[in-house]
Amino acid sequence: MAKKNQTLGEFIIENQSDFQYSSGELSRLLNSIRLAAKVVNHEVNKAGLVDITGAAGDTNIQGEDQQKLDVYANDVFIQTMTDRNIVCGIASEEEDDFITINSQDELHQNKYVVLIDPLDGSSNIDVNVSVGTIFSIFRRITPVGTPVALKDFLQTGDKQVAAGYVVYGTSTMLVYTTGKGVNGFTLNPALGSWYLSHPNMQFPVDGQIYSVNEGNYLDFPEGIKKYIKYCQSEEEDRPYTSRYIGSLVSDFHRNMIKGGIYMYPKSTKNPKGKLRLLYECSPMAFIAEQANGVASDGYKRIMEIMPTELHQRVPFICGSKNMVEKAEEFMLKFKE
Ligand code: P6P
Repeated sequence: MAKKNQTLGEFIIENQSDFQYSSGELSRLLNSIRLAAKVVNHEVNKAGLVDITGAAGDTNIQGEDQQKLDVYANDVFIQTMTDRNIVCGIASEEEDDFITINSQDELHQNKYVVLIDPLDGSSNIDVNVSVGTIFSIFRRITPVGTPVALKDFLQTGDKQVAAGYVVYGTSTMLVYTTGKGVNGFTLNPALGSWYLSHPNMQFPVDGQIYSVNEGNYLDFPEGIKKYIKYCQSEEEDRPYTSRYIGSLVSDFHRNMIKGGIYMYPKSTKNPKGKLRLLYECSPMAFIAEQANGVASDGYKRIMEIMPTELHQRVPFICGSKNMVEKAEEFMLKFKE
């Protein structure tokens, strides 16, 4: 049972027995993620003071300008996990292909792969708006002892062993699930320790906040347009409030605490949506469902989608159960 103010280290050890045949590998993996998050947090918090903000002069596979902190965060998370010999492979938004981690002494003996968006919302860095890290952990499906393969990463969200995010906001929080509920830990930067501040996080079943980039309204599917007008209508408990930070982790986190819905639908500009399935939508969907929320592509659960490509995009609607189900009603009624 989660105890308020427990440290993350104590919590991980106390809940290790949740895993059958637990060898401690997942605990060591979660510990490496919490260490990397502290290192990245230190740089994110002083980004304005040193020459680390601004574009790194390169673009990633998404064709997006890589911000220096993107590159830095990517390197920190990959190096931290590689040095500790705790995963057999890593996929990252910032890497074109997956990375095989084969330690010299124990060839491919590890059983987990990690997929990560090292710094989501990075376009906000230079304007001092919250950004986040998102991670997803699978058990490999190819035999231990052999090099990791693409199919170890292309698994449905239902197969995730753990998922979480770090939100570098007014305070820095690590929120994660291993399939036994969602718990939030707040970093005390003075001590470098994470404390259980939000035990058993749950999406309110209803909410009054909708998060979407309405600048794309004219380009949205008809069902989304109708749902947005529903949110704005003066009936029952509406109009709702529009809140959109432009950082998935921040919008998701606020909506999970207060109740709300986040939408990134497909559009002409993004015919499959903008968000990436494997290291954004799938981990956030796992967290949402573990917190009594819903995550959908407008028609079906995100967690059921069988991935075909490492960086594939999907439309994403996620948040309070009643709100997402209402949006899905409109999507079905006005299906194109
Ligand atoms: P837009 C950040 O790039 C991101 O992936 C999410 O964190 C965020 O919600 C969304 O894209 C913002 O995209 O097109 O509204 O600027």
